[in-house]
Amino acid sequence: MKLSNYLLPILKESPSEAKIKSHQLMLRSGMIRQSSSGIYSWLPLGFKVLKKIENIVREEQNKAGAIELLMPTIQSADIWKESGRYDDYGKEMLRIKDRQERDLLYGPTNEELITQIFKDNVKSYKNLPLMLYHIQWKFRDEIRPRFGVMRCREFLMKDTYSFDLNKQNAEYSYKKMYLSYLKTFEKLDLNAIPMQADTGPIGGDLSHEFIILTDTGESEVFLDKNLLNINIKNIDYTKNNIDKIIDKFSKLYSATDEKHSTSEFNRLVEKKNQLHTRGIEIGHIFYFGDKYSKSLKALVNTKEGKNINPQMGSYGIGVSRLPAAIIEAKYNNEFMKWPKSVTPFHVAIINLGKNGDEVDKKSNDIYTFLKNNSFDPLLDDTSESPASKFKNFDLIGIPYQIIIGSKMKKEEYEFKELGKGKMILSKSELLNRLKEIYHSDQ
Ligand code: P5A
Repeated sequence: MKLSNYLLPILKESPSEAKIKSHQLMLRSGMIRQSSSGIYSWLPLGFKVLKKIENIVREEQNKAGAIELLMPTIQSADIWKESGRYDDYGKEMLRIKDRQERDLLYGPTNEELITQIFKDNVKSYKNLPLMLYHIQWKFRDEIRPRFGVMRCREFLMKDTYSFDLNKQNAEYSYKKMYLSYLKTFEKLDLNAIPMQADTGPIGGDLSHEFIILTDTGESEVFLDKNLLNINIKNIDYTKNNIDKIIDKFSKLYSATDEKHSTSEFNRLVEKKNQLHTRGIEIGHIFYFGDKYSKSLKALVNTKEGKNINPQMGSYGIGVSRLPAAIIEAKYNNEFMKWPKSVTPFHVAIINLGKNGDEVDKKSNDIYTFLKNNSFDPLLDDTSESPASKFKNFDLIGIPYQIIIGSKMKKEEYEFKELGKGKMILSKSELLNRLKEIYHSDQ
């Protein structure tokens, strides 16, 4: 992409309404714009990051055996009346009437609708276990939308629902999702800690939140520092491996303030390993047995010919919260550096020449060369000053830069990784370096 053809409305100043770094940066770098309170448009740069995150989430769901479908954003109130949550959900639910005066709502979550789909389409134990997911916009009329896309009213969620014949199988589905979350967040370069949690309006008796540690997080958390060093690389979804790794996490203390007990914390965790900080909830998983299958009368026929309500769980990731969460975790000394898995462009080409001169030609040439080799560069071909170009690219956070100035020899390129040193490379070395960065271990 050439910057002169792109929409990247960079703001020089931080908008006063933005209180935390991620909100400021997402506005300043032209990733998002507020359209009304707690409702945002995703401009091209933000949209690219969002889509990359969405795909990483999708890939790991597929690996864990979940199957993608798509449910609508607008739901009929009838199924919510059946489950009893139409009244329970209160003012957070956006209620709508259609022209026939029928009650509709903008879905805040999908337990009811997926149970209805299951009820209408699955009859036999032979179809179980089943895990279904979608990635769809939700609406919650939050009392205090704040921090940009971190706590907003319309947001993108990945929500998975599991159906099993009995509690034991349902527990395995729960654990598969638990592991898939650890793997997903690791791919996003985030160290997410699972913590036992309250179940709130979703219900049930087992629940974990996945929390990344940042000073700006909304949750207060207490944990054993050893949780930060558990290695989940190369763990596959076999039951034995999942049990082992979850056991490692469960043995160490972690709790949000809702579940925290100071005496337990002191009893179980040595002083030097105690960590009391704040965090952002990026995922939340629930096991709630037959809460919805019973109220909505979803049944499966067992091998023995009995009709039973399947055991269910639901599993959410705040997809549109993640760009902000990644910024909070990665933002450092006034510049942003996207993890390579979600960077909006692979590399920035900073052209310091003037329209039509040798430097400009060299910049265009390397741009075409990289595109022909399947990379996605952003070429700054604008007439801004070098100082302002450098400033803007620190803000945007593309992790690698090729700087093309007049001092370099014709076949030499200055290559820089943000926050690290520069090196001089030939064209073929440059290509190999990018291949190493983007094609290894992925
Ligand atoms: C699990 C999937 C649920 O809704 N039902 C389907 C369950 N869980 S949850 O914890 O309420 O939400 C899941 C994740 O969505 C993100 N999230 C939000 N993101 C931005 N703005 C909001 N207002 C918002 N509310 C929830 C969180 O990441 C949460 O973990």
